[in-house]
Amino acid sequence: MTKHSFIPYQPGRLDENEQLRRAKEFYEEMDARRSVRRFSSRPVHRRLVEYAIRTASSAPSGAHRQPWRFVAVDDAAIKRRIRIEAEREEKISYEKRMPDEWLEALRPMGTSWQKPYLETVPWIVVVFAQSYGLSEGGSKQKNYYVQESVGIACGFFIAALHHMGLSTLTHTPSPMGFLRSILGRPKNEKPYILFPVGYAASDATVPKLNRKPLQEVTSWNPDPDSGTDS
Ligand code: IYR
Repeated sequence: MTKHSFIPYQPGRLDENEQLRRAKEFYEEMDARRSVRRFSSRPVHRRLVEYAIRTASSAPSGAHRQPWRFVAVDDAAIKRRIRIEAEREEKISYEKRMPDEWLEALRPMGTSWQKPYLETVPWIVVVFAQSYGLSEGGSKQKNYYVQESVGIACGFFIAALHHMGLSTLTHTPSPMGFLRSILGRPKNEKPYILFPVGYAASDATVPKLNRKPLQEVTSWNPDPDSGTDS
C-alpha cells in the first residue's frame, strides 16, 4: 500500500482556564448520561441518527480500517422480528444459560428477558464488527484490533446520542447471530452491540447508581513494590 500524504494538524491551542472549563463541562455532560430501558415512541429524525453514526465512524481504528457497519432500522416489521428473536434468546439465557451468580449481579438492575422497547423505540441501530474486510472483487483484507476499534466507535456513538438529547441502551442479547440473518449481513460481519435509540419515556426511571470515585479507578505513578500481585 502507498503511504498516505501527511497534512499539518494543530488542534486546540486553548488557554488552561478554558481547557479546565471545557473539561468540567464535558465531564458533567457525560456524567449525566444514563442507560434507558423505557423509550418514548416519539419519532427521531433520521438526520440525527446519521450524525451519531458519522461521529462514531470518526473513531480511531487499527490501520484506519474502520471495521464497522451500522445498520439502522426504523421499519416496524423488522423491529418486531428483532424483538421476537432477541426475547427468544434472552428467555433461554435468563432461564437456562446464565449462572446464579450472574442473575444475582443483575437483580439490582431489574432487567428480565422481556424487551418491549425493541418494538416501541423509533430506531434500532445494530453495530457489526468486520472481522476482515471484503474488497469489491471479494478478496479478504485483514483487519486489526477489531474489538478495540469497534468498542471505541460505540463509545463515540453513545456520547453523540447523549449530546443530542437522545437515549440508548448498550444491549447485547446473547447469542446475537439472529441479527445477521434478519439484517442480511455478510459472513465477515459479527453483531457487536444492539442500540435502541430514542427519547427516554416520560415515565422512564433508572436505578440510583453511584460511580466509582476517581481514586478508585485511577493510579498515579504506582510503586511496583506496593502492588497487590505477589
Ligand atoms: N443481555 C441480558 C442480560 C444483561 C446482562 C448484563 I452484564 C447487563 O448489564 C444487563 C443485562 C439483557 O439484556 O437483559
